[in-house]
Amino acid sequence: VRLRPVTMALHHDLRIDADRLWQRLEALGEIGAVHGPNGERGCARLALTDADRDGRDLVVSWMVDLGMNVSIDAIGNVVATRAGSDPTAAAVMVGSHIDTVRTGGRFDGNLGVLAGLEIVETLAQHDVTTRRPIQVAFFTDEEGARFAPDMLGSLVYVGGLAVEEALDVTAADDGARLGDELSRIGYAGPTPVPAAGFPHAYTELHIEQGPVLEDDGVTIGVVTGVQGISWTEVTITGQSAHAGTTPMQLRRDPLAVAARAIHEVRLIAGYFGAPQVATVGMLDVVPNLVNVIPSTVTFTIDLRNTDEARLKEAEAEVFAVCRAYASDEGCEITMRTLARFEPVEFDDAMIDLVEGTSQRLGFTTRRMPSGAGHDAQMLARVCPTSMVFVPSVNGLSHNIAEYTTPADVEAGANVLLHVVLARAAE
Ligand code: HGY
Ligand code: MN
Ligand code: MN
Repeated sequence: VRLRPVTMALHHDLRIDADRLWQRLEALGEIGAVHGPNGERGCARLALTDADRDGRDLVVSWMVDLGMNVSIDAIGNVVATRAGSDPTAAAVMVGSHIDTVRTGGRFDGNLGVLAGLEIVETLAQHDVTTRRPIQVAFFTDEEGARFAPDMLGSLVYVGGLAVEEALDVTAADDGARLGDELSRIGYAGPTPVPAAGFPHAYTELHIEQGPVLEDDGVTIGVVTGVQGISWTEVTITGQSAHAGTTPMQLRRDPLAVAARAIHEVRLIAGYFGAPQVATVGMLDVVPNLVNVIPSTVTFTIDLRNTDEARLKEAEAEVFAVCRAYASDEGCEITMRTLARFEPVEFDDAMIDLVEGTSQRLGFTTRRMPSGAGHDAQMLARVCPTSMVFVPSVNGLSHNIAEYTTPADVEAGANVLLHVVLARAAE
């Protein structure tokens, strides 16, 4: 039975099919699935691995099944287009990413992409044709966990990083070259980057990945922007020697330097106070043996703040401490910037639209910045952009226990639907 065409006036009653969206989240979540001891079901689909390829293939097959025109660009971004009644009009885009960290969840990124497909299927099911085309995108390597920086694909898409430079990035885990991995998984696409034309508007549905919405008992986060991000790789080189024969005063121990510095990083974040955060997530010790004073230690420092000036101050203090401790110990130190993005403010009209749409649909809302980086912060460089957050249970993400309830998934996807309908009609 084909449902009668829905006139413009009735669009407000349109709702997504929550079960169909949940089924797609489950199906995509099975690719690279990681099962925890307490029933947690996470995902490991690091960028450009075989698991990422398999996830991409599944989502592209859904895009094709929905009759969308699928384009793959030179950095592997995938953009699927549903035609509008005016083919000359710039599209309204929704998107996110489907790569994950190694201990990722089934919602981070995936929700925004699959909610986009659900919107397209809902419109098709109800015979709704929008004036503007609608695009659903997933961007390459949003996580940056294997190939830094994060949001790499969307950064190239908007012209913030030359594709040649991006293709030469090497992987933190196995040293593989990004361009070689992209070709290996079959996603070195023909569409040029930066994109020839940019969207009329972009909105991203994403889990909050923190505790704010849950603590406030609020359903929809109206995201006002994204905090600044600073990733640095620190390498300290000392003198490897015998653990038993080398007197303490003769040592040049890089791990002793790293330990002092890492402790100080946390103290600095503490006295800067919220919203300053600091994380040392990666630590590599060579040769990492019980009876050998290490020769080299490498670790990463992730600093974030909504205020650029304070972020710069935090960087200056942290880097000065690292250098001072290395000098005290007679060790060499090098620092390499892996990612550096200033805070981003989203478009006021788009923020208002997300807030008004959410409230019209009967959801509680609060405005908030994003603690995590997102592709939206790159699209904000080229078109009016906003984000819709839904709560993360226990504030957990980048953890296989990541979870968002079906009701909140449905709420977020319906807000996204009506934000898209509003922009696609103008
Ligand atoms: O690091 C981030 O904030 C994002 O998950 N890439
Ligand atoms: Mn994400
Ligand atoms: Mn993430």
